[in-house]
Amino acid sequence: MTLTLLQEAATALGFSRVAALPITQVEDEFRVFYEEYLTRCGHADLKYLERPERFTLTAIYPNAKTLLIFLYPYRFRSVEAQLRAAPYKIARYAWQKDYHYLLKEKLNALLEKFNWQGRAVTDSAPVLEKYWARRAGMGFIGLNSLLIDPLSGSYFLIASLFIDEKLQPDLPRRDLNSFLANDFHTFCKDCTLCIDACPTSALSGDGLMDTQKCISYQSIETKEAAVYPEGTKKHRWIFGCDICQQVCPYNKNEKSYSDEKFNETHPAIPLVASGEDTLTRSEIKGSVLERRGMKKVRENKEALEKF
Ligand code: B12
Repeated sequence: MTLTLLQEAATALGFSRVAALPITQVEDEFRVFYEEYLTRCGHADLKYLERPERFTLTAIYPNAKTLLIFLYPYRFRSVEAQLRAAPYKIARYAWQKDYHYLLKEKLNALLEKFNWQGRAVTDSAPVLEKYWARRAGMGFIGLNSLLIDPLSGSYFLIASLFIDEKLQPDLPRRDLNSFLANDFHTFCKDCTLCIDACPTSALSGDGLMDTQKCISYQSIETKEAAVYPEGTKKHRWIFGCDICQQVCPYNKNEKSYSDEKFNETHPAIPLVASGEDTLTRSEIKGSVLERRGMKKVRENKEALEKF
Protein backbone atom coordinates (compact mmCIF):
# COMPACT_ATOMS: atom_id res chain seq x y z
CA MET A 1 0.00 0.00 0.00
CA THR A 2 1.50 3.32 -1.03
CA LEU A 3 0.47 6.81 -0.15
CA THR A 4 0.09 7.57 -3.85
CA LEU A 5 -2.72 5.02 -4.12
CA LEU A 6 -4.35 6.49 -1.05
CA GLN A 7 -3.95 10.04 -2.38
CA GLU A 8 -5.68 9.00 -5.62
CA ALA A 9 -8.59 7.41 -3.78
CA ALA A 10 -8.90 10.42 -1.46
CA THR A 11 -8.81 12.89 -4.34
CA ALA A 12 -11.65 10.98 -6.00
CA LEU A 13 -13.68 11.64 -2.84
CA GLY A 14 -12.94 15.38 -2.78
CA PHE A 15 -10.03 15.57 -0.34
CA SER A 16 -7.23 17.89 -1.38
CA ARG A 17 -4.40 16.43 0.69
CA VAL A 18 -3.47 13.40 2.77
CA ALA A 19 -0.54 12.85 5.10
CA ALA A 20 0.50 9.90 7.22
CA LEU A 21 1.98 10.14 10.72
CA PRO A 22 3.25 7.32 12.87
CA ILE A 23 1.43 6.99 16.21
CA THR A 24 3.49 9.14 18.49
CA GLN A 25 3.36 11.35 21.55
CA VAL A 26 2.31 14.96 21.79
CA GLU A 27 5.44 16.96 22.53
CA ASP A 28 5.82 17.97 26.22
CA GLU A 29 6.42 21.53 25.11
CA PHE A 30 3.03 21.55 23.43
CA ARG A 31 1.23 19.98 26.37
CA VAL A 32 2.55 22.69 28.68
CA PHE A 33 1.58 25.34 26.14
CA TYR A 34 -1.92 23.90 25.79
CA GLU A 35 -2.57 23.62 29.53
CA GLU A 36 -1.31 27.15 30.09
CA TYR A 37 -3.56 28.35 27.30
CA LEU A 38 -6.64 26.84 28.90
CA THR A 39 -5.71 28.35 32.27
CA ARG A 40 -4.95 31.75 30.79
CA CYS A 41 -7.68 32.10 28.16
CA GLY A 42 -10.23 29.55 29.35
CA HIS A 43 -12.45 27.65 27.00
CA ALA A 44 -15.83 29.20 27.81
CA ASP A 45 -17.96 26.09 28.45
CA LEU A 46 -16.23 23.77 25.95
CA LYS A 47 -15.39 21.28 28.70
CA TYR A 48 -14.19 18.64 26.24
CA LEU A 49 -11.05 20.69 25.56
CA GLU A 50 -9.83 19.56 29.01
CA ARG A 51 -10.12 15.85 28.26
CA PRO A 52 -6.75 14.14 28.84
CA GLU A 53 -7.35 11.72 25.92
CA ARG A 54 -6.56 14.69 23.67
CA PHE A 55 -2.87 14.00 24.36
CA THR A 56 -2.86 10.27 23.61
CA LEU A 57 -3.69 9.00 20.15
CA THR A 58 -4.08 5.39 21.31
CA ALA A 59 -6.84 6.52 23.67
CA ILE A 60 -8.90 7.19 20.55
CA TYR A 61 -8.11 3.90 18.81
CA PRO A 62 -5.93 1.48 20.81
CA ASN A 63 -4.72 -0.58 17.81
CA ALA A 64 -3.66 2.43 15.78
CA LYS A 65 -0.35 2.16 13.91
CA THR A 66 -0.76 5.18 11.65
CA LEU A 67 -2.73 8.41 11.79
CA LEU A 68 -3.87 9.57 8.38
CA ILE A 69 -4.84 13.22 8.12
CA PHE A 70 -7.02 14.59 5.33
CA LEU A 71 -7.85 18.12 4.26
CA TYR A 72 -11.29 18.70 2.71
CA PRO A 73 -11.68 22.05 0.92
CA TYR A 74 -14.95 23.94 1.04
CA ARG A 75 -15.10 27.09 -1.02
CA PHE A 76 -17.90 27.47 -3.53
CA ARG A 77 -17.91 29.70 -6.54
CA SER A 78 -21.57 29.45 -7.66
CA VAL A 79 -23.39 30.54 -4.50
CA GLU A 80 -20.70 32.83 -3.15
CA ALA A 81 -22.01 36.12 -4.61
CA GLN A 82 -25.57 35.35 -3.49
CA LEU A 83 -24.62 34.35 0.05
CA ARG A 84 -22.11 37.16 0.46
CA ALA A 85 -24.77 39.72 -0.49
CA ALA A 86 -27.49 38.14 1.69
CA PRO A 87 -28.68 40.13 4.73
CA TYR A 88 -27.45 37.48 7.17
CA LYS A 89 -24.11 35.70 7.02
CA ILE A 90 -23.51 31.99 7.50
CA ALA A 91 -19.99 30.56 7.71
CA ARG A 92 -18.88 28.79 4.57
CA TYR A 93 -18.12 25.45 6.16
CA ALA A 94 -21.85 25.27 6.98
CA TRP A 95 -23.13 25.75 3.43
CA GLN A 96 -22.87 22.08 2.51
CA LYS A 97 -24.18 18.91 4.16
CA ASP A 98 -23.00 18.61 7.79
CA TYR A 99 -19.35 17.66 7.50
CA HIS A 100 -19.51 15.28 10.44
CA TYR A 101 -21.61 12.92 8.29
CA LEU A 102 -20.13 13.83 4.94
CA LEU A 103 -16.50 13.23 5.87
CA LYS A 104 -17.05 10.19 8.03
CA GLU A 105 -18.85 8.47 5.15
CA LYS A 106 -15.86 9.16 2.90
CA LEU A 107 -13.30 7.96 5.45
CA ASN A 108 -15.30 4.82 6.13
CA ALA A 109 -15.33 4.15 2.37
CA LEU A 110 -11.51 4.35 2.43
CA LEU A 111 -11.34 1.92 5.37
CA GLU A 112 -13.38 -0.52 3.35
CA LYS A 113 -11.49 0.02 0.10
CA PHE A 114 -8.09 -0.63 1.66
CA ASN A 115 -9.28 -3.33 4.04
CA TRP A 116 -8.15 -1.54 7.16
CA GLN A 117 -9.55 -1.74 10.63
CA GLY A 118 -9.70 1.72 12.09
CA ARG A 119 -11.65 4.72 13.26
CA ALA A 120 -12.74 7.81 11.33
CA VAL A 121 -12.85 11.09 13.21
CA THR A 122 -13.71 14.64 12.31
CA ASP A 123 -14.35 16.88 15.23
CA SER A 124 -16.07 13.89 16.79
CA ALA A 125 -13.42 12.64 19.25
CA PRO A 126 -10.83 14.43 21.38
CA VAL A 127 -8.14 14.74 18.72
CA LEU A 128 -5.91 17.81 18.36
CA GLU A 129 -6.65 18.12 14.67
CA LYS A 130 -4.71 21.29 13.84
CA TYR A 131 -1.78 20.18 15.94
CA TRP A 132 -1.37 16.84 14.14
CA ALA A 133 -1.97 18.31 10.70
CA ARG A 134 0.67 20.93 11.41
CA ARG A 135 3.04 18.26 12.65
CA ALA A 136 2.45 16.28 9.47
CA GLY A 137 3.68 19.31 7.54
CA MET A 138 0.28 20.24 6.07
CA GLY A 139 0.39 23.89 7.02
CA PHE A 140 1.20 26.45 9.68
CA ILE A 141 -0.86 27.99 12.48
CA GLY A 142 -1.75 31.53 11.49
CA LEU A 143 -2.39 34.51 13.69
CA ASN A 144 -6.10 33.71 13.30
CA SER A 145 -5.33 30.41 15.08
CA LEU A 146 -6.30 28.32 12.04
CA LEU A 147 -4.18 25.89 10.09
CA ILE A 148 -3.21 27.52 6.81
CA ASP A 149 -1.77 25.72 3.82
CA PRO A 150 0.55 28.31 2.25
CA LEU A 151 -0.54 27.16 -1.22
CA SER A 152 -4.30 27.00 -0.80
CA GLY A 153 -5.28 28.94 2.34
CA SER A 154 -7.47 27.82 5.23
CA TYR A 155 -10.90 26.99 3.79
CA PHE A 156 -10.69 23.28 4.50
CA LEU A 157 -11.82 20.89 7.18
CA ILE A 158 -9.52 18.41 8.83
CA ALA A 159 -10.46 14.75 9.19
CA SER A 160 -8.44 11.88 10.66
CA LEU A 161 -8.33 8.17 10.12
CA PHE A 162 -6.69 5.89 12.68
CA ILE A 163 -5.62 2.66 11.00
CA ASP A 164 -4.07 -0.59 12.16
CA GLU A 165 -1.43 -0.67 9.40
CA LYS A 166 1.99 0.98 9.37
CA LEU A 167 2.37 3.39 6.45
CA GLN A 168 5.45 5.40 5.65
CA PRO A 169 5.06 9.12 6.30
CA ASP A 170 5.38 11.04 3.04
CA LEU A 171 6.47 14.39 4.33
CA PRO A 172 9.34 15.24 6.62
CA ARG A 173 7.95 15.78 10.09
CA ARG A 174 8.21 19.20 11.63
CA ASP A 175 11.22 19.91 13.76
CA LEU A 176 9.89 19.37 17.28
CA ASN A 177 11.45 22.60 18.42
CA SER A 178 9.89 24.71 15.73
CA PHE A 179 7.71 26.70 18.04
CA LEU A 180 4.54 28.47 17.01
CA ALA A 181 6.19 31.86 17.04
CA ASN A 182 8.22 30.68 14.07
CA ASP A 183 5.02 30.12 12.12
CA PHE A 184 3.89 33.72 12.50
CA HIS A 185 7.34 35.10 11.91
CA THR A 186 7.81 33.02 8.78
CA PHE A 187 4.34 33.08 7.26
CA CYS A 188 2.24 35.93 8.69
CA LYS A 189 5.26 38.26 8.89
CA ASP A 190 3.90 41.66 9.90
CA CYS A 191 0.37 41.08 8.56
CA THR A 192 -2.33 41.67 11.20
CA LEU A 193 -5.38 41.85 8.92
CA CYS A 194 -7.27 39.12 10.81
CA ILE A 195 -6.62 40.70 14.20
CA ASP A 196 -7.68 44.14 12.96
CA ALA A 197 -10.81 42.85 11.21
CA CYS A 198 -12.27 40.74 14.03
CA PRO A 199 -15.35 42.71 15.20
CA THR A 200 -15.07 41.38 18.77
CA SER A 201 -11.26 41.57 19.13
CA ALA A 202 -11.18 37.84 19.82
CA LEU A 203 -7.69 37.30 18.42
CA SER A 204 -4.90 38.08 20.82
CA GLY A 205 -2.01 38.51 18.40
CA ASP A 206 -0.08 35.43 19.48
CA GLY A 207 -2.07 32.89 17.47
CA LEU A 208 -4.56 32.32 20.25
CA MET A 209 -8.14 33.33 20.54
CA ASP A 210 -10.52 34.24 23.31
CA THR A 211 -13.23 31.63 22.84
CA GLN A 212 -15.87 33.65 24.69
CA LYS A 213 -15.42 36.59 22.31
CA CYS A 214 -15.37 34.60 19.06
CA ILE A 215 -18.52 35.12 16.98
CA SER A 216 -18.34 31.48 15.98
CA TYR A 217 -18.55 30.38 19.62
CA GLN A 218 -21.35 32.80 20.45
CA SER A 219 -23.42 32.04 17.38
CA ILE A 220 -23.02 28.24 17.38
CA GLU A 221 -21.68 26.74 20.57
CA THR A 222 -22.92 28.65 23.57
CA LYS A 223 -26.05 27.21 25.15
CA GLU A 224 -26.97 30.73 26.26
CA ALA A 225 -28.18 33.47 23.92
CA ALA A 226 -25.25 35.06 22.03
CA VAL A 227 -23.64 37.95 23.90
CA TYR A 228 -20.98 40.10 22.28
CA PRO A 229 -18.49 42.13 24.30
CA GLU A 230 -18.69 45.88 24.77
CA GLY A 231 -17.22 47.62 21.73
CA THR A 232 -18.16 44.88 19.25
CA LYS A 233 -18.35 46.28 15.73
CA LYS A 234 -21.55 45.80 13.76
CA HIS A 235 -21.73 42.47 11.93
CA ARG A 236 -24.37 40.24 10.38
CA TRP A 237 -23.16 36.73 11.24
CA ILE A 238 -25.92 34.41 12.43
CA PHE A 239 -24.12 31.08 12.23
CA GLY A 240 -20.33 30.94 12.55
CA CYS A 241 -18.05 33.62 11.15
CA ASP A 242 -15.42 33.75 8.40
CA ILE A 243 -14.07 37.26 8.82
CA CYS A 244 -10.59 36.20 9.96
CA GLN A 245 -10.41 33.91 6.91
CA GLN A 246 -11.94 36.36 4.42
CA VAL A 247 -9.23 38.93 5.02
CA CYS A 248 -6.34 36.46 5.05
CA PRO A 249 -4.05 36.98 2.04
CA TYR A 250 -3.49 33.21 1.83
CA ASN A 251 -7.18 32.84 0.91
CA LYS A 252 -6.92 35.07 -2.13
CA ASN A 253 -5.60 32.15 -4.14
CA GLU A 254 -8.01 31.13 -6.92
CA LYS A 255 -6.84 27.55 -6.61
CA SER A 256 -8.57 27.23 -3.28
CA TYR A 257 -12.03 26.97 -4.87
CA SER A 258 -13.40 23.47 -4.40
CA ASP A 259 -14.86 21.21 -6.98
CA GLU A 260 -18.55 21.78 -6.34
CA LYS A 261 -19.55 18.27 -7.21
CA PHE A 262 -18.29 17.44 -3.70
CA ASN A 263 -19.94 20.37 -1.97
CA GLU A 264 -23.58 20.69 -2.79
CA THR A 265 -25.16 23.66 -1.01
CA HIS A 266 -27.83 22.58 1.47
CA PRO A 267 -31.17 24.10 0.33
CA ALA A 268 -31.85 25.57 3.78
CA ILE A 269 -28.76 27.80 3.73
CA PRO A 270 -29.75 30.45 1.13
CA LEU A 271 -33.20 30.65 2.77
CA VAL A 272 -31.85 31.22 6.27
CA ALA A 273 -29.31 33.74 4.96
CA SER A 274 -32.13 35.66 3.30
CA GLY A 275 -33.92 36.02 6.66
CA GLU A 276 -36.23 32.99 6.70
CA ASP A 277 -36.21 31.73 10.28
CA THR A 278 -39.22 29.47 10.56
CA LEU A 279 -37.88 26.43 8.73
CA THR A 280 -38.96 23.11 10.19
CA ARG A 281 -36.66 20.46 11.62
CA SER A 282 -37.04 18.38 8.48
CA GLU A 283 -36.12 21.34 6.25
CA ILE A 284 -32.78 21.81 8.05
CA LYS A 285 -32.11 18.08 8.40
CA GLY A 286 -28.61 17.11 7.30
CA SER A 287 -27.32 20.68 7.52
CA VAL A 288 -25.00 21.99 10.21
CA LEU A 289 -27.95 24.05 11.48
CA GLU A 290 -29.72 20.89 12.64
CA ARG A 291 -27.66 20.41 15.82
CA ARG A 292 -28.68 23.75 17.39
CA GLY A 293 -31.98 24.17 15.56
CA MET A 294 -33.75 27.28 14.26
CA LYS A 295 -34.24 28.59 17.80
CA LYS A 296 -30.53 29.38 17.99
CA VAL A 297 -30.70 31.17 14.63
CA ARG A 298 -33.59 33.32 15.86
CA GLU A 299 -31.76 34.15 19.08
CA ASN A 300 -28.68 35.10 17.08
CA LYS A 301 -30.72 37.48 14.96
CA GLU A 302 -32.08 39.11 18.11
CA ALA A 303 -28.52 39.50 19.43
CA LEU A 304 -27.58 41.40 16.25
CA GLU A 305 -30.46 43.84 16.73
CA LYS A 306 -28.78 45.02 19.96
CA PHE A 307 -25.94 46.85 18.18
C1 B12 B 1 -13.19 24.17 19.96
C2 B12 B 1 -13.14 24.52 18.50
C3 B12 B 1 -13.58 25.77 18.12
C4 B12 B 1 -13.86 26.89 19.12
C5 B12 B 1 -12.49 27.55 19.42
C6 B12 B 1 -12.04 27.41 20.83
C7 B12 B 1 -10.51 27.55 20.95
N1 B12 B 1 -10.05 28.37 21.83
O1 B12 B 1 -9.78 26.90 20.23
C8 B12 B 1 -14.81 27.81 18.29
C9 B12 B 1 -16.24 27.37 18.47
C10 B12 B 1 -14.71 29.28 18.64
C11 B12 B 1 -14.33 27.46 16.89
C12 B12 B 1 -14.42 28.33 15.81
C13 B12 B 1 -14.04 28.01 14.52
N2 B12 B 1 -13.64 26.81 14.08
CO1 B12 B 1 -13.23 25.33 15.27
N3 B12 B 1 -12.71 23.83 16.27
C14 B12 B 1 -12.66 23.59 17.54
C15 B12 B 1 -12.07 22.20 17.83
C16 B12 B 1 -13.24 21.26 18.16
C17 B12 B 1 -11.02 22.14 18.92
C18 B12 B 1 -9.95 23.26 18.84
C19 B12 B 1 -9.03 23.24 20.05
O2 B12 B 1 -8.51 22.22 20.42
N4 B12 B 1 -8.86 24.39 20.69
C20 B12 B 1 -7.99 24.55 21.87
C21 B12 B 1 -6.68 25.23 21.43
C22 B12 B 1 -5.72 25.52 22.56
O3 B12 B 1 -5.99 24.32 20.61
P1 B12 B 1 -5.95 24.41 19.02
O4 B12 B 1 -6.95 25.46 18.61
O5 B12 B 1 -6.09 23.02 18.47
O6 B12 B 1 -4.57 24.83 18.47
C23 B12 B 1 -3.67 25.65 19.10
C24 B12 B 1 -2.55 24.81 19.51
O7 B12 B 1 -2.69 23.57 18.85
C25 B12 B 1 -1.36 25.57 19.06
N5 B12 B 1 -0.45 24.73 18.29
C26 B12 B 1 -0.65 24.12 17.15
N6 B12 B 1 0.44 23.47 16.77
C27 B12 B 1 1.37 23.69 17.72
C28 B12 B 1 2.66 23.21 17.81
C29 B12 B 1 3.43 23.58 18.93
C30 B12 B 1 4.81 23.07 19.05
C31 B12 B 1 2.89 24.41 19.92
C32 B12 B 1 3.71 24.82 21.09
C33 B12 B 1 1.58 24.87 19.80
C34 B12 B 1 0.83 24.49 18.69
O8 B12 B 1 -1.77 26.65 18.27
C35 B12 B 1 -3.10 26.58 18.06
C36 B12 B 1 -3.67 27.98 18.11
O9 B12 B 1 -3.97 28.36 19.40
C37 B12 B 1 -11.42 21.86 16.42
C38 B12 B 1 -11.48 20.39 16.00
C39 B12 B 1 -10.53 19.55 16.81
N7 B12 B 1 -11.02 18.45 17.34
O10 B12 B 1 -9.37 19.89 16.95
C40 B12 B 1 -12.24 22.74 15.44
C41 B12 B 1 -11.49 23.38 14.26
C42 B12 B 1 -10.21 23.96 14.79
N8 B12 B 1 -12.38 24.45 13.85
C43 B12 B 1 -12.42 24.65 12.59
C44 B12 B 1 -13.14 25.70 11.95
C45 B12 B 1 -13.36 25.60 10.47
C46 B12 B 1 -13.63 26.78 12.71
C47 B12 B 1 -14.22 28.10 12.17
C48 B12 B 1 -13.52 28.63 10.94
C49 B12 B 1 -15.75 27.89 11.89
C50 B12 B 1 -16.49 29.14 11.47
N9 B12 B 1 -16.35 29.57 10.22
O11 B12 B 1 -17.23 29.71 12.25
C51 B12 B 1 -14.06 29.02 13.41
C52 B12 B 1 -12.70 29.76 13.37
C53 B12 B 1 -12.38 30.55 14.60
C54 B12 B 1 -10.87 30.75 14.74
N10 B12 B 1 -10.36 31.86 14.28
O12 B12 B 1 -10.21 29.84 15.21
C55 B12 B 1 -11.53 23.68 11.84
C56 B12 B 1 -10.25 24.43 11.44
C57 B12 B 1 -9.67 24.07 10.08
C58 B12 B 1 -8.41 24.89 9.87
N11 B12 B 1 -8.17 25.30 8.64
O13 B12 B 1 -7.66 25.16 10.78
C59 B12 B 1 -11.31 22.55 12.92
C60 B12 B 1 -9.97 21.84 12.88
C61 B12 B 1 -12.48 21.54 12.73
C62 B12 B 1 -12.25 20.57 11.58
N12 B12 B 1 -12.41 19.28 11.83
O14 B12 B 1 -11.92 20.95 10.48
N13 B12 B 1 -13.76 26.24 16.85
